[in-house]
Amino acid sequence: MLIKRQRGFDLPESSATAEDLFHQRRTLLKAAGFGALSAGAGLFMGQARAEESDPTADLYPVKRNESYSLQRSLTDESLTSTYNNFYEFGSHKQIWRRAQDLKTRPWTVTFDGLVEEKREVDIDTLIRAMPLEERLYRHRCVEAWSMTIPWSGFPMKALLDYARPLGSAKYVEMQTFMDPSVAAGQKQVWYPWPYGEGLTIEEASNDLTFLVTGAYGKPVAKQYGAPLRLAVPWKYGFKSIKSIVRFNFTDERPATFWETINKQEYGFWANVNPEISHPRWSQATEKPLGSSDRIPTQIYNGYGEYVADLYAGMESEGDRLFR
Ligand SMILES: Nc1nc2c(c(=O)[nH]1)N[C@H]1C(S)=C(S)[C@@H](COP(=O)(O)O)O[C@H]1N2
Ligand SMILES: [Mo]
Repeated sequence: MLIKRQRGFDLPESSATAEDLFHQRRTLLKAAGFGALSAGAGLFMGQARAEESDPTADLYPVKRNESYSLQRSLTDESLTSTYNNFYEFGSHKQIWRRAQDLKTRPWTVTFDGLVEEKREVDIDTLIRAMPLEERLYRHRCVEAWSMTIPWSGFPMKALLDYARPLGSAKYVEMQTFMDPSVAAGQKQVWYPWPYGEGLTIEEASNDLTFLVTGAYGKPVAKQYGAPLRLAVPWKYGFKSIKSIVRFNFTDERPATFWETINKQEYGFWANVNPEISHPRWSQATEKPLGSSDRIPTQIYNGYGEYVADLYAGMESEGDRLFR
């Protein structure tokens, strides 16, 4: 029997009940030992258990920062957790099951390069030292699909304060784990593993730049890039690197995974712009996950008020700022 489920995340974010419903659901899940509510979510049970046994599970849900509004409804977890881009586990979107093989503990994060002092920190120590909050963010993939998602995590600014880069650092390079024995995609030697991305220090310090440790009010599931993933919502999705193990501060612009593969198509800046087409398709519209209709794409994915200033005076970069 098909029952239309009216859950918190089916509702527009403007609805005051969304968060309440979602807290209620958590409480019920706990009370029921997961069983009773699993009918519609059977697929996610293994995943739910993994999240409950996460050593930081007690921290969630975290308080929502209401400054970031979506002007759209949230995408249901059942969609965002089963349609993922994570090349380490395969070059298609159905990698969520395989991604469960990723061992996210123990997990060490390294800060090196142009820093006062090289540091290695255990992920749980790091997460507990950071100011956690929830933000509702839009996400626009360069392939012209999009989603809206309740991330939990902390501003990257707080991470920079923790890492203490030197004044000479101009960029922060980030790297994903490397373990072909669990991530079979990394056996494909024609890709420049490990996945790497980079931001300028100004971009990394922007209020919008967020490091994700949770989603939908619990520790972030593996397919989204547990235990630490970037969210830079004004840029195409490939900038939002998953499962980060290293932050390397440098004065040279880092080579990134996708730019190394094809710099005409996936550049360093990758700011969303509906007017600048990808060489093989238009970026004018996007298809939200779960919707059959396309909607217009906005410049900087609608976040221009936060980030447009970052690119003032960079006109000479031309189209490269936007792909
Ligand atoms: N390490 C790593 N990070 C990655 C990717 C990847 O393949 N590997 N794909 C990127 C792309 S193209 C997108 S659209 C988003 C997808 O995030 P999601 O699966 O949580 O929706 O992750 C980005 N981060
Ligand atoms: Mo993407």
